Amino acid sequence: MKAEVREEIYLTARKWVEEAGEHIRRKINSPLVIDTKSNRNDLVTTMDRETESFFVTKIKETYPEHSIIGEEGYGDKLDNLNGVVWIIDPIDGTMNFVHQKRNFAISVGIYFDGVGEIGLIYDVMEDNLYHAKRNDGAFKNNEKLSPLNNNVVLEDAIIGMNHFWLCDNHFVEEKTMQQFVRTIRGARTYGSAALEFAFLAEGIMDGYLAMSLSPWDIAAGIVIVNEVGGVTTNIEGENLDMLEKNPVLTCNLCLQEKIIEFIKEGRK
Ligand code: 2AM
Ligand code: CA
Ligand code: CA
Ligand code: CA
Repeated sequence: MKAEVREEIYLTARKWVEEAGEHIRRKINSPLVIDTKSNRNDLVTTMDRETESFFVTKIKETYPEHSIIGEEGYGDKLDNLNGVVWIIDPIDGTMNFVHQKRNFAISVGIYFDGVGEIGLIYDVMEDNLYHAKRNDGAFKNNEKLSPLNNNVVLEDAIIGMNHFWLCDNHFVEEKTMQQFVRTIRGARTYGSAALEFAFLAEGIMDGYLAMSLSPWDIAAGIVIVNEVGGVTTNIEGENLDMLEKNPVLTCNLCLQEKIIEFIKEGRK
């Protein structure tokens, strides 16, 4: 993708993300219609749907040749990542949006022939925009994010992970994960995958481990984390399939092998 073309798409995407965020902030105390999806804790609201629909309408008008993958189904059904593909989570952290009215983000990743070129994660209520373009560094608002400290040991690490890792699960023996939590310095659960990626990029966490994330949860985060020297793979260290759900490990490069080794012990 040509640099000028990418810059134009980036500026436009950024404008739309900020506009959508402002709309959500304005409506944050308005009554919500809340539905459930796969289970009673898997929430979706009219705001999730309206926000995705806003992006899809804008993209289709402005860039009819681009494709869209979105959580709420307004995008296209894709079986490949050819050309320019917008991968959108209109509200990442819907449970936080509903219950806390904060700690949620708009996440937009823009890929070209399968390569992540642009990542935007907007922490709406904090008005913090994390953004990156491939090979151009990552930023929090106007501040350039530093490369991750490559000297962290597991014993000093703060790792984001859902509590379900400590319950009976399909992936890893819970004893192993309990041992993992005891080994690291601290575990955190923010409830928004996109924000966990952003916090890793910011250097306030050292990794994030998730059992099952969809492309829209991670597309922007991958681009941003890459720019500060972090890595994102599945929990075996393999490349992710950006058209499917994956177990995901994103972390400081210096911890990747250690975390994968640790988990391997308890793999089911
Ligand atoms: P969402 O809010 O966009 O649904 C919560 O731990 C994180 O996992 C959020 O980023 C949430 O995204 C994501 N997630 C993925 N699949 C989920 C599901 N089935 N139910 C709830 N959260 C899910
Ligand atoms: Ca959801
Ligand atoms: Ca999500
Ligand atoms: Ca969502």
